[in-house]
Amino acid sequence: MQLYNVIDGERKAPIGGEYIQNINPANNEIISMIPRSGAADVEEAVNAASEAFRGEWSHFSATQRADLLDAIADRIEDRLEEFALAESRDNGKPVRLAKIVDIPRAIANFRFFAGAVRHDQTGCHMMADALNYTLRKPLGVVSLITPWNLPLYLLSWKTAPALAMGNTIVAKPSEMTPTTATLLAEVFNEVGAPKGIFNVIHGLGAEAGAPMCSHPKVKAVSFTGGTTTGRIVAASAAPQFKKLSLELGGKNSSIVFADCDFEATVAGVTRAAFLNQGQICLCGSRILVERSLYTKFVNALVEKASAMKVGDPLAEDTDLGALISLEHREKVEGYIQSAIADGGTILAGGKHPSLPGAYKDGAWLQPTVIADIAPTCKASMEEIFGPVAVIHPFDTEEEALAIANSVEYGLAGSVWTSDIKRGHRVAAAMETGMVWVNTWLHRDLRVPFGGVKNSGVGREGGVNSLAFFSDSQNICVHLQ
Ligand code: TXE
Repeated sequence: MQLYNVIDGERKAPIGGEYIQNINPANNEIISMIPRSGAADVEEAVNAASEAFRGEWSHFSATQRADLLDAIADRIEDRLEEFALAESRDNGKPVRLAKIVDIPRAIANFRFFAGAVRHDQTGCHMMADALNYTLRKPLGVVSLITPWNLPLYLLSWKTAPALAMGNTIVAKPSEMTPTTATLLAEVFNEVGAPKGIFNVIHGLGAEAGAPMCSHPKVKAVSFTGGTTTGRIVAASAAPQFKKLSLELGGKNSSIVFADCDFEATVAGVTRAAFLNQGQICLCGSRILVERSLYTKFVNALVEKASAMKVGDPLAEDTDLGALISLEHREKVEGYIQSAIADGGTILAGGKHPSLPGAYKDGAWLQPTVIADIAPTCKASMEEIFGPVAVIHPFDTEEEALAIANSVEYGLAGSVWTSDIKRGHRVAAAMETGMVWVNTWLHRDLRVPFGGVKNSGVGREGGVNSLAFFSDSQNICVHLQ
């Protein structure tokens, strides 16, 4: 199968004629060849988006845009199985997870922003002699660059508000998970969306992503991915004063106090560590446990992690699928090795499970729990982005916070306690954009989503996304 770019609603081969392999990390089979696009392809896509911005789309009312988002959501829902299977094959994740999380959430994103723009309000500020009112205007062409861990989920999180506010889009999915973005472009055609409002460019970051950030006609760049890439994206977009939203990595702590609801906390902390093979920027990969509970908690966590079923992404009872690639697994295993070198003990996992037949050489890794390293060690400080959690004991609330806040990231964290006052206090003292108390990844799409420190710039979600994808214009009318 050969994938294609989608420009102005049409399937387009890359101008340079080159393709790259898209590999299923569970069995190393080539799923498809994808365009290795470059600046010339981006130029075409940006021009198409620019034309579309001035065309019939500019006359769509907010209600019409909302109706279009709802139609897209309905059509993805009709094709849910197909989308979920494509996501699982590209990424290696269990198809069950794609069916209950990735694709339903993408559908919810479109529906949510349809509702948000239908009910959007702008400001009105009265003076004794004048009336101020604020318009929200679309920006124009926006570039959306997304990673491989939650491909459609994250692309839809940007696409829906960008369209809700009347912009047009050039999107680049990760070269490792290109399929669902292409299916989404098909859906746009199926529901009769105006041509050119959603263009998809495939290819490598440095070749296809970079010109999407530097192109002078692109007014905003919304990027989710690694912190190192985020720096490059910022350096390219900032001199042209483009609006920039960066959702980057995380190294998030789950802080467990001895008074927690034990069973619920073990379940919640395990889920936070290993969901999606630990490849979510919000994953709680650093587990801090009050010393009096430490041994009991470690034993329960190890038992739960060891019982997780790693394997066939198509089987309904699989807990963990393959990692995104063999190269990525090597990087993740490098962290396990560094922890061992730092005196760490592997309490669970650490090995490749042996799987039969076609899955023999997939990018599998057992859920891994590491203890006995200092919180300052590399494995505890850097984002691993795999099914590897480190666990540390602490004696006081202050010590737990000092450990949690010692990383360069500031995305998220969780606090587990029955003392609600402590829950509020510790949450507020965490240097992160988001904290969950006695829960994790409990999402309300209205709330601000994003991080501080090296986890990014800006907030997505609800009115934050609507504000990002628009420019406010205040109009002051003299009344006397
Ligand atoms: O991400 P990249 P990678 C973290 C995680 C992972 C590391 C690297 O730690 O190990 O980042 O992953 C595009 N200009 N996260 O290499 O490179 C690229 O093609 C413009 C955290 O996959 O950041 C892809 O579409 N675009 C994260 C997107 O950027 C460029 C999720 C993300 O790729 C580009 C994924 C460039 N110069 C990884 N270079 C999270 N926060 O959820 C690459 N890209």
